[in-house]
Amino acid sequence: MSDPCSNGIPCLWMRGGTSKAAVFLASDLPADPKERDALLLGVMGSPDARQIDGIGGADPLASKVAILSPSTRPDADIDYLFLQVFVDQPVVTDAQGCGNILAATGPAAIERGLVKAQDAVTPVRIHMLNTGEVSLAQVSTPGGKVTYEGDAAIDGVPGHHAPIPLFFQNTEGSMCGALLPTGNARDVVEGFDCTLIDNGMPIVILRAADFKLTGKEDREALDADTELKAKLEKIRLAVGPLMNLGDVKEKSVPKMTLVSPPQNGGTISTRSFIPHRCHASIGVFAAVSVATACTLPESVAAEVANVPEDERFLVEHPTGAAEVLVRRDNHGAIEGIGTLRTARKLMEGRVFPAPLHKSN
Ligand code: NQM
Repeated sequence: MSDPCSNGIPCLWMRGGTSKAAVFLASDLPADPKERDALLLGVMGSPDARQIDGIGGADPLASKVAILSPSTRPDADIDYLFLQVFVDQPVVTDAQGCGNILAATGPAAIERGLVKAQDAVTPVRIHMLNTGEVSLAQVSTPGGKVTYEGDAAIDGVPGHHAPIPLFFQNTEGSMCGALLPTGNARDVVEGFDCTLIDNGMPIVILRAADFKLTGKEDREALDADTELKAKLEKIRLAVGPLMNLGDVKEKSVPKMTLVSPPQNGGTISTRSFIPHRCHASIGVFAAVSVATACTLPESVAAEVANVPEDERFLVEHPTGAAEVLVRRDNHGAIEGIGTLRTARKLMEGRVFPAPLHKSN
């Protein structure tokens, strides 16, 4: 591979849902994960709170990477590896997926020639390497070309864009081995009632009221609350082994979610920590996991939720609400989940990583 620092690496900079990521083809990156991760730190400009020497947005939601390759499974079109590049630590982790960036991978796969576009809509089956499941994205491709223009709107993103419906199956226990890794819908950790759940994303659900919060606080106020964050981190480190995630000190899971009664006619209100900063909205799989918890009567979420009669859950967050579908069969077992996202290509070109990180 030619020197990426002087010659650059082909890269798409994309918004997926309410996040942003650098999207690469696996064939353009080093095969060795250590070498690759060092390079990606240099791409984003990490570790540095401002990421001033890289393209990262100085926010975990804009310090993400998607790596695409032809699928290794017959039931999928592409493989998608998600990597979270920590902003202020030299850490790159594959220990979580990302449903927001997932929305960008379908159009990116078509743009980069991994999937041939059909007329009108192109279904793209995406094998999510982080968790092993396959999801289905429907990408708008009028006349056989990706379009990002359309009428769909999602909270947390200004304007209207082409809709990208996403469907998933078998997401229960994606990283923890079971929907409820402790076997309980409610546990007590460090003196706090909590629900430890994984329906696509390991999360810890706690009552906002137990932290003397209303649940209406904005992202900035919560991010400034160092006492709250220290308490949440203590609980997070304690639940890692209980959720079969081991030592989570350098992992971006589990996410910590404070819940309270819905404030705007939705199902439940959330403030999600990912895990050290408050999310501007909520992750896709985190929202799915919260919605699933709402259906378990013993859970901390069910206590404050207004559970819908149909399968459409509105998970409120600091900038609106995320709608997720949780479909159950006649016996109550989860059949599939879904959501609607949008995405947009922001920049296409070559990215030049900082050489500093080559030897990290
Ligand atoms: O939960 C942020 C995001 C995410 C993840 C995070 C996500 C998901 O909003 O599926 O989308 O939890 O780190 O991009």
